[in-house]
Amino acid sequence: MPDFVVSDMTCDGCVRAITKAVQAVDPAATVSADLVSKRVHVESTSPPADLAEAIDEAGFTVAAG
Ligand SMILES: [Cu+2]
Repeated sequence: MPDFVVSDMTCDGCVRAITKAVQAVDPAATVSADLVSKRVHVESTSPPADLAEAIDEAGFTVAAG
C-alpha cells in the first residue's frame, strides 16, 4: 500500500475526515497521518486508486507519495 500526500491536510480535523473517507471504502482500514510531512499511510486491502478517490471526494488534494 503506497502512502498518499495530502497537501491541504492541516489539522486533526482533516485527519479525522480523511480517516472517515478511507473507512467508508474499507471499514477495516487503518490510517496514520503525519501533519508535518502531509503524508498519510493506509493499511488496507482496497485498491489505492479507490482510497485516493475517496480522499479527493472528501475535499482534499491527494497525490501518490
Ligand atoms: Cu483540518
